[in-house]
This record gives sequence, C-alpha cells and structure tokens, in this order.
Amino acid sequence: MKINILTLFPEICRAPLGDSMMKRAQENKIVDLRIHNLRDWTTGKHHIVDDAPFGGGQGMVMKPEPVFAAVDELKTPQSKVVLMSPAGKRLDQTLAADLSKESHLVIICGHYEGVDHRVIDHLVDLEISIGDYVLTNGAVAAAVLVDAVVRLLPGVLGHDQSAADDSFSIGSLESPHYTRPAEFRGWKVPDVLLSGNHAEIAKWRKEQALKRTKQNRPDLLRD
Ligand code: JCQ
Repeated sequence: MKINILTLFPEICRAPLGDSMMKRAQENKIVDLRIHNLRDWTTGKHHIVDDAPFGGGQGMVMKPEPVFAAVDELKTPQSKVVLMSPAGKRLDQTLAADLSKESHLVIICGHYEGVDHRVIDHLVDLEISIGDYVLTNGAVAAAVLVDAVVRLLPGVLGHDQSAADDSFSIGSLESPHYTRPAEFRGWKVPDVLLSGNHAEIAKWRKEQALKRTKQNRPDLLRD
C-alpha cells in the first residue's frame, strides 16, 4: 500500500509513524509511506497556505490552491483521497479494515478552522474523524489513521500478535491480561489462569470480556 500524507507539520506525523511496526512494514515493502509539507506546493515568496474566511468570522481557512496542486500531482485513478476532519465519518475498526484494502491513500491534514470547502466538494473522496473532539492539528489524526490501517496489512504483525482477535474486531472488549509475577503487592493473578484448564480459561475470559464491556462500553452490546 502506498500512503502520502500532506501536512503543514510533517514532523508531527513522522515521530509516531517512525516506530518499529511502521519501520518493519516499510523495510518489508508492505507500505510505502511519504510525508510531505504542503508548503512545497505554494507559489509566491510568502508561501501562504491560509487566509481569512469569506463572510467573516474567527480563524483562518486553508487555501485550496496548494491542496489541489499537491493532490493532483500525487494521485492516480486508483487513489483514495482522505481529509482528516472533526466533521468527518468516525473512524472505527471496520473503516480501518476497509481502508487497508485500498492500494493508495492520499491523506490531507486539516488545520486552523478547516479547509476551503471546494477541496471537500471536488477533491476529497472521504472525510474521516478520529473522534468527537477538536485537535489543533490534523497531522495527529493522520498518524492515528495510518497506524490503525497499516497494522492490518498482511505481514505487518507477527503471528503472535495477529489483529484477528483485537478488541473491536470481536464485538466486545478483550478480557484482562496478566503476566509474571503470579503475586504482586499481595494481588494474585486469578487462579484459573494458572490452572492449565484451557476450557475453563476460555470460559473465564468470555465472562470477563462481557463484564468489562458492560461496564466500560455498554454501547457495543446494544444491538
Ligand atoms: C480529526 N477528529 C478530530 C481541525 C478543522 C479539516 O478541518 C479541520 C481539521 C482539524 C484537525 O483534525 C481534527 C480531528 N478527527 O481536529 C479543525
């Protein structure tokens, strides 16, 4: 999969995406990730990327010209053009899995009050939000999206940490995990996990997963 990220703050998405998973995916040619500075597509000596909103109001709006110039240069007929925006469709595991089947993503990071709406109407295929809160910087949201998508590409995760039984891919949260020591500050690991009885362990995990889901995410159970 090829991924181009367009942002005014390339260093902000470079750090979280420079970790071992992304490095391995890039070294193994599973993903070709390129992070670009939108300012490289500005013209004129002041490299202006934003301007005041028509009709008045607070804040600045990203100008359309650099965004169109960059995407027009990077996209092919196979590309999916995504805009990170709090007004977008909410990212979940299903959307991440759908996007992991694409061959090319061009991800535009919104900043300031937003982008000129002609970008959304005539350039963007899909607006994506990573949650119901506002960030100062779409680059943070893009890093989250890329991480969620890339780890689903075949060959990125090892067999021992496959994405198949993640929380959210199974409709409820995961059961609690424990590791050594078997007793820590007087708190013991549940006996059943040390029992070696795999049927009992599976049953316990299912019960605990349901209990945690009821407590933390009842919305996942209502349907
Ligand atoms: C993404 N959840 C929050 C901020 C406007 C495109 O317009 C805007 C983009 C941003 C940055 O992204 C987010 C976000 N998902 O804040 C304001």
